[in-house]
Amino acid sequence: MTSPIRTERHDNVLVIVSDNPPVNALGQAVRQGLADGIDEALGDDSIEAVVIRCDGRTFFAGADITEFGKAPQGPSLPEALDRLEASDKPVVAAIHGTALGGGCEVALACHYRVAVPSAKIGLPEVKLGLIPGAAGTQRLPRLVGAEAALPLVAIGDPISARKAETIGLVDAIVGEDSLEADAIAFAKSKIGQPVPRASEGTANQDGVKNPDIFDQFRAKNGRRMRGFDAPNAAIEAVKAAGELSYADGVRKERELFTQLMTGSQSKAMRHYFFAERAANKIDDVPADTPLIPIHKVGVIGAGTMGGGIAMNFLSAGLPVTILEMQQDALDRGTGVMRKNYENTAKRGRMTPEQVEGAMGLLTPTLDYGDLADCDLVIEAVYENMDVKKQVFGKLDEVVKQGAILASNTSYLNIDEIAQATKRPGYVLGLHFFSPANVMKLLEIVRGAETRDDVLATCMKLAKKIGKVAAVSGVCPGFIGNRMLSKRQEQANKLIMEGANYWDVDDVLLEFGFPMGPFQMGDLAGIDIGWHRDPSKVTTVREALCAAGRFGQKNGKGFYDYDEARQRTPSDEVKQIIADFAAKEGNQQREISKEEIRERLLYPMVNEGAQILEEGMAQRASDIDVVWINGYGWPLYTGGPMFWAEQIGLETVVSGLEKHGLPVSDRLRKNATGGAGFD
Ligand code: T1G
Repeated sequence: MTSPIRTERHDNVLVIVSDNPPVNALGQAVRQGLADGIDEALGDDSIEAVVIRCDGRTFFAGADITEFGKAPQGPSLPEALDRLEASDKPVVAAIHGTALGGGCEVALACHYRVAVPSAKIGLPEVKLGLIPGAAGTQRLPRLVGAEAALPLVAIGDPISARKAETIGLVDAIVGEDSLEADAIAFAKSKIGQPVPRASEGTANQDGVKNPDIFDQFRAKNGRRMRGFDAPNAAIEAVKAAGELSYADGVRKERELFTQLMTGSQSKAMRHYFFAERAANKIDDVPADTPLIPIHKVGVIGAGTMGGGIAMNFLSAGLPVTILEMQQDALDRGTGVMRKNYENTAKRGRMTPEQVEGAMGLLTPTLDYGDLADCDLVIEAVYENMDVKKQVFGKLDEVVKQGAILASNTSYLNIDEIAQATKRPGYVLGLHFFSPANVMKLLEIVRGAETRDDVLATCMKLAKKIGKVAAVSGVCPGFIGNRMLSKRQEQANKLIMEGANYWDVDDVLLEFGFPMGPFQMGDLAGIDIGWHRDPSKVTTVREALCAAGRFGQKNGKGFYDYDEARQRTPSDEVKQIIADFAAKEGNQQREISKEEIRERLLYPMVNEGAQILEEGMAQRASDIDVVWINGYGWPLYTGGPMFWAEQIGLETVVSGLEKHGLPVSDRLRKNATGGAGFD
């Protein structure tokens, strides 16, 4: 098999080129080729400088994740990079695309780094539950300083080439279309000069002079790091770069890396990495299905959902025509959209010009006729089947043939809606999650007659607007809400049977969810949809409303809130629930957090198995993608179905039986013999 690495002579410069699509991952053959190329360069006196670059769309995008968990094969990346850095001939990394993880570490082992303006550079290992494992945590701080290194290593977001140049990670920005030539010229200019080695740098002393930066970083990023092991290990490794010799620092990094690699969190997060990509694939739709061009989008409804949905397309540079029934509703909706963009700009994540650019693509209207030339129209009107059918009937008349008509419904039957049109093949569900311009999940609901090109187009469009999409079949609640209803059902039963409502919330918080159902109720407002008649009490929520407990908005709901919105469990609420339970004839008892956790989570897994059985989800990992991106299931456990497989499906089955809860045939079958779901 030919090596994915070749070398090319340009006078006295050797260019080592990797051609390993799709992302030049540093698999065994690439590492071997790299090592051989370095040997060739070092062994030939006529070679006075070296350039390392990649063919295709990107510089090395990291180690080959598919190799993880398998027996390591030499040569190791750290060894190859140490030999590279030890060279006395200048070695230049020529960066385009995304130099990530091991790719960034290759660049760090080079003596110089040049990049095209569009390149991005980063160490995203923490997103896989790891830290860099080829001395990135030791070379980077020595090159750019501990403070600049911390976000790169512990958060894992890439930075632009220009930002990289600012912090000293990149030495020069070169022409977008002349990377190789410019890199060769740069290398030639360094011949005869002492080579700078990142491992010998001293910029990391900033962390020694100001050791507070590490705790300050933890304090600033505590929320997003909560529950994850890797970010703290990353901070420790960067700190070690200032305290230990390079060799000892590398040993420390290796020790931390190995702990994480063999831990459950990295296994879960690597599962998720591939799950998210697998969700893009629709098993029975050919990958080369021709797509429907989408140049103009229509959104019906400028409320919270409609406005949020529209923003996704505007931010991706797609013109949107947004329709309301009344001018004041239209003005209010577009005003909220502008305000959202301006708040994003205030946080420095958009420029004022980008705000105007996005809003400039928006066409508000009261006239359905203005939707006629849209290629896709998404309705986000009142969740009522008759209303939806009316809207779709109107759209069918007005919007050009061949355009896609989508509903944002969160549970109504897409097939029934499609039948209200003469183009059922062009109808599907695009279920966004509130706030639609923030939440990453998009459930693409496939109707019985939805065409392949319509599905494939919406899947591609999802990626363009920055969503993570999964295909769902038509069933009440699709994938996410259908499983959520099982958890909610148990949560309500548990507090009727005597469980403390704050224990229910705390069990989910401790598991890693952002909040529990009763906290969520207080945040959203207990009184949403309340009939406002305090004498009519048929549910706990109506009892709370009758007691003037509306949620955070008036300082008391399930919890009492102080000025800082810190929550305290309320004896009054505990009594209201107990009285209500008594009225319903429920015997209350102490209920352990263990029982609460099993009764909240296991029925979700059981419902997920049923969803698979009915073909409402293509694969178990799609269900993981839905729950991680739409409901805050903790990423470091891999999602409900992966998590269940890790604790053992037979454990889930016996837990459900212990609590007298239903066990689907599919779950029982998959639990037998440890087969797993897929
Ligand atoms: N290894 C193996 N396959 C990879 C891969 C990788 N590192 N990165 C991408 N792929 C596959 C991916 O599964 C998909 O396959 C195809 O490439 C296109 O990817 C030693 C230990 C580079 C920004 O974490 O962030 O280095 O589905 O759909 O949207 O310290 O891929 O087509 O069969 O995502 O254009 C660190 C992970 C590894 C980068 C491109 N590196 N990759 O995004 O395409 S750990 C990463 C990405 C490490 C060192 C440590 C993105 C991308 P398929 P894609 P994209």
